[in-house]
Order: sequence, then C-alpha cells, then structure tokens
Amino acid sequence: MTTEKIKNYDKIVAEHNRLLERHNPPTDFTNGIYQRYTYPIITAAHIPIHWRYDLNPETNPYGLERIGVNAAFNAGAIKWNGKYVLAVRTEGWDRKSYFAFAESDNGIDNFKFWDTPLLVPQTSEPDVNAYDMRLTLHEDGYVYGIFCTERKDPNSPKDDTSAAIANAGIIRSKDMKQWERLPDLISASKQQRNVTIHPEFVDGKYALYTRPQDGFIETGSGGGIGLGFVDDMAHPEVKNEVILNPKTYHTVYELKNGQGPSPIRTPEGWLHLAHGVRNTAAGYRYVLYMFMTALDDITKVIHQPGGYFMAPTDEEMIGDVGNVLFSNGWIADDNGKVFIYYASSDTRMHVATSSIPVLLDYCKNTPQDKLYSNGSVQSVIDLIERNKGYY
Ligand code: M1P
Repeated sequence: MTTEKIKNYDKIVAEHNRLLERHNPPTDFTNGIYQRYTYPIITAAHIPIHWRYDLNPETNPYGLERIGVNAAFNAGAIKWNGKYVLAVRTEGWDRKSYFAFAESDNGIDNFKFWDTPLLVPQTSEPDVNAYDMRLTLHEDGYVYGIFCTERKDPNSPKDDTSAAIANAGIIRSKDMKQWERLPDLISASKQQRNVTIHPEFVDGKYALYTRPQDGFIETGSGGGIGLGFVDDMAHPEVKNEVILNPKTYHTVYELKNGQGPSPIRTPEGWLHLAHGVRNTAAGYRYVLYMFMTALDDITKVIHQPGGYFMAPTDEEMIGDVGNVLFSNGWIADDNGKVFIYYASSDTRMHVATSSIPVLLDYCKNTPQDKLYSNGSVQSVIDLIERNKGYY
C-alpha cells in the first residue's frame, strides 16, 4: 500500500464521503400521496472514485479524472438480503450506459456501490448501449434483469449514423452475482423498450409487459403498454401481445407510455407505475402515472386515476433531457411501505415513499380522466358538493 496520493486526492475523497454519508430528510411538503426527500439519492458524483480516477501518482501526475461519469439514473430496484439494491444506469462521458449496483440499509440514503459495475454477458450481437434495467424476483426463483439493448439499425442508409434498434435484453440470476444471458426478446414489433416481467406465472406462462414501437423514438402504431405471454424464458418469444394500457389523445400519455417496474401485488389488485409522454413546444414531457389491474385477469385495468402521479419539479426539471421523470424501480416492504425510485431529466436518482393502503386509495378514489374539459370541471364540482359543511 503506497502513501503517495494523486493531486487533490484528499479533497476529492472528502467531498465524495460527504455526499455518500449525507442524511436525506423528507421535504416539508407532502400531498398525502407520497413523500419526496431533500436530496437526490444517487448522482454521477456518487460513483466510486477508483472507478473514475487513476490513483497512481506516477501514471496520473496531474490528478485527472480518467473515466468520467455523466449521469446516474433510471435504476431498477429490488430488496435483496435485507438491503435496498438499485441497478443504476450509469452513463459515461462516452455516452455508453452500464449497470452498477448500489445498496442502502434504509432505502433513502447512504447508497454504496458494489465493488465493480456489472459486465453483462453478451449475445452474438453485442449491446452497443444497455440501459433501464427492471429487476424482478419471479416465482420461478430467478431474479430477472430486463433492459433495453440498443444497436445500430443495419438497414439504415450509410450516412445515417443515428438510426438504432431497441430491443429487450434479458439476464437472470439466483444470487445477483452470477448472471446468465438469455436470448433477446422475440416479438412482432420492430422495436421494444420498457419491457418487464410479471412476477408470477399466469396460467403456467411467463407474462411480459412490453412497449411495441415502430421507430427508435416514435412508437408510431405501437399503441401503448403491451402484455404478452412466453412459454419459456430461455426462448423468450412473446405471443398474443395485446395493448393493456393505450396511449390516448389529450392525456399525459398522449404520445407514448411505458410500464415502469413490474407491478406490485396487493389484496385489491396489481399496482402499476408507468411513464406517460406528451409533446410540447419545449419538447417531450415525461411524467409518472399509475393504474391497477385485476388479480384474476392481468389484462384488465380496473382503476386508473386521471392525470399524473408525479411530475418533475424544481431541480428535477433540469438535466441532460429536461422535463423528464422516469421510474423503473420500486420496492414494497412487508409492512406496506413503498419506495418509489425515480430519475429526473435523465441525470440523477431520487426516492419518494408511500404505502400500499395510500396508493390503493389514490388509484381507487382519484377521479378518472374523463377526456373532456367539462368532465374535469364536473369532477371538481362533485368534490365541492361533497365538501359542503367541511369548509
Ligand atoms: O429521455 C427520456 C427517456 O426516453 C426513453 O424512454 P421512452 O422509450 O419511453 O421514450 C428511454 O431512453 C429512457 O431511458 C429515457 O429516460
């Protein structure tokens, strides 16, 4: 062990420790539905120093950061060995994303990264970019990590250097250390993103939430959040894909939507968290919304509150891709507390907390989107009527 240090080492370490050890109190305000927290839980600056700096003063005499991280966001989540574990989308200065696991004892702060980032086993066609992993413990005993694998479109014109194809890459593990790569998803759609697995078998089959899309960005005729069934995850071909939750004119999911993490089972139905996208003069706006499906028929939406569940506020609106909230991870504890892990503006990770009873109340009793302005006004008038005598 050498005592020689690179330039500014002590300062870099002190700042890093301050971030990692920072207590994250709840914000003063809550709307009753969820509680936000004061600080982002993971940012690019949380990534271990020895993943970024050459710490040998001989080979790094000026103390330069060698492999910089641009953003840490869109994390999958799972409770594992009593810890809150996130699979963080870590995006380097080179724009490539990879997965890095970080864990916390309380799910709110003090997230620490595991020793090394995950080297994902490859198929015969390497992932050019890999991101947005959903982590799901399935009743078959495996933890599935389903992520977006992106590759250049081989059929694009030669001078088009950005046309890409997105599909679902799949890995699974029984110990979260050794991962087996399965073939990529086979589906009727040209592209897929935001795919995750239902945690239970349905009539003996695996069920996958999908998001068929025509183009890399535009979903086109891909009508919303899909659901399809797979006989064997070692041959993941989705059959009978149906649209479970369509994109809809003049809603917060007008342009496109996507399932977030896998749904949570409750006594009254499956709780779903999703993102909805609409277009604006300032670009796309991504918000989170919720819906519920029936326990005895997961193709049936039984409740869908109108509007968004969470939208970007304050600092959350600013980042690499502004005005975006995105979630692909949540954890429900046995006591009913729910940790919602969400990213803002493709830049950083946050947590919000709620509970199963509160989220059920929110889903069941928030008025639906009636799809007309007068319908929205009617919902307000109905509430005013019911409130008479209370104000
Ligand atoms: O930039 C916002 C999000 O865009 C994509 O999501 P979707 O396919 O639903 O539009 C993803 O690239 C996601 O990672 C990103 O956060």
